[in-house]
Amino acid sequence: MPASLCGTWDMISNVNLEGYMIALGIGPYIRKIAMKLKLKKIIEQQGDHFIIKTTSTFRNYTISFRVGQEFAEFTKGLDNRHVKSLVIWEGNKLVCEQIGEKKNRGWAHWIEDDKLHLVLYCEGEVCKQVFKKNVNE
Ligand code: 1AG
Repeated sequence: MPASLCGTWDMISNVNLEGYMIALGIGPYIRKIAMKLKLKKIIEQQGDHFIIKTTSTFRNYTISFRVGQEFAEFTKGLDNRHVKSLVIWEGNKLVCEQIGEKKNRGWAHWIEDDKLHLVLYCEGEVCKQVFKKNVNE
């Protein structure tokens, strides 16, 4: 069993969000706002069912899915695209493929050194985010 992703996590680093957003076609005004945000992740798991919330002072984004079951995802408030998403375990990594207009798009979450790691990728751009556990929430 991989280490649990559950809990409330605060972003401590964010590398190449800009490149990822450009790949998604996000305009300069929203990019500038997004770059300043300190994101929070709230992850809940019951068996194969996950709810992952990303929150900020600007916008929030939530996905809910079962591991191994494709679902329709609408990236509301992000790039507002419809994708077909599938999340699976690859070793200790929770890996999502997002099939749609943008090629080679997805993300992966894992725990390393008690931190929550996330890579977000799209068309060759990779954003790397690290979160530390918030023990007060
Ligand atoms: C995410 O998905 C995406 C959440 O983590 C946001 C992360 C970076 C921004 C992504 C795309 C930029 C598009 C538009 C910018 C507008 C708002 C930016 C801030 C929004 C915060 C919610 C993976 C996740 C699993 O579902 O952890």
